[in-house]
Amino acid sequence: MKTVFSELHALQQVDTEFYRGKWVDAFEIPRRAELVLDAVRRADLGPVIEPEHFDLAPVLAVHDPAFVRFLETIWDDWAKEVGEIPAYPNIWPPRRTRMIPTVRPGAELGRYAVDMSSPILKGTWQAARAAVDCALTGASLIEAGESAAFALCRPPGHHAGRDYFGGYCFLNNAAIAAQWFRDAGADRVAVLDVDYHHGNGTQDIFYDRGDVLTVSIHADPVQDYPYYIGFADETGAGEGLGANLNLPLPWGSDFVSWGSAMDQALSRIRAFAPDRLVVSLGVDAFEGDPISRFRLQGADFTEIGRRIGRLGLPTLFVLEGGYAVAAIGDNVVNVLQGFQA
Ligand code: Q9C
Ligand code: ZN
Repeated sequence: MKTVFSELHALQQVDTEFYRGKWVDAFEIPRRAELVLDAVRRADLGPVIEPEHFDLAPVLAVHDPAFVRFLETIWDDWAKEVGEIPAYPNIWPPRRTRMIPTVRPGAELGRYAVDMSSPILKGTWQAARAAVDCALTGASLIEAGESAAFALCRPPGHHAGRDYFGGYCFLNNAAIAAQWFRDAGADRVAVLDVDYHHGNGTQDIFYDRGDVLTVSIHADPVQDYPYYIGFADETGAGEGLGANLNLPLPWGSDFVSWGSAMDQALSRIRAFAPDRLVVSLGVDAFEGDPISRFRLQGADFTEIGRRIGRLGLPTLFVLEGGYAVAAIGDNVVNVLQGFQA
């Protein structure tokens, strides 16, 4: 299968991240994408291609226009007022406040950011747009008849909601691709999120829709990020009732429990009978991941790919998390090779 990759990902780059009251070495680093690319090349998975550039219409099909405008302009506003340093919020609107625009970039940052893990930099917008281009180019390969494609996206996307960003994510690459499939004529699209963290942004975007099934296997939100959301009783709303499936698992889960959650996920996807599948491919469920607490082994990722392959669906893989840099390449390639086996 083809891999779609853009060097522009490296524009999103910070040295440190605020974690447990301290500035520590950043986890979401450009080296992640470089190591995945190296592993794809070493494994001879197929050609690596540059993305085509897409206009904003597919982004605006899932994200709020004021939020998109904010992402596009916030760096310049911040740099003018504060200087060319990473833009972090230090204030957030409480519940029951209104959406009244301010003239201060710091206040606008807090309006749209859900945490401090995703600073806005000079190149954030460009990097996030390039990641979307990778996802959409992968989707268009499938539309042109390929059975699968790998969008090597960075920054990741599944924590970005209709009008918020966080968790290292700015634009929801997987959701934008899923909507693009719908607009290209697919009647039903499923998104399977295997990242350790709940795909809260993707759930948020499609929660009241019956045409896009969202399924996520993740750490119990009482124990881990994104907290507050991702519980099993969130099953969708309105027309989307029954089209969201959350499978939270406790810290320490290994492939015995993860694999049986996956079987539930797969039978729901089969029953939905989608025309296209988008996989939010995070590999942070790996035992060695520095910010996660599941215990999947390298070979388990091959089995994940195999089971996804048995669905027999045109499948777009979109890279999400995974922070054990020494193993990220092998873990991702294992999924893709398992899929092809
Ligand atoms: N620094 C993804 O995997 N911070 N995002 C957790 C450790 C947020 C993870 C604390 C984790 C977000 C795409
Ligand atoms: Zn994650």
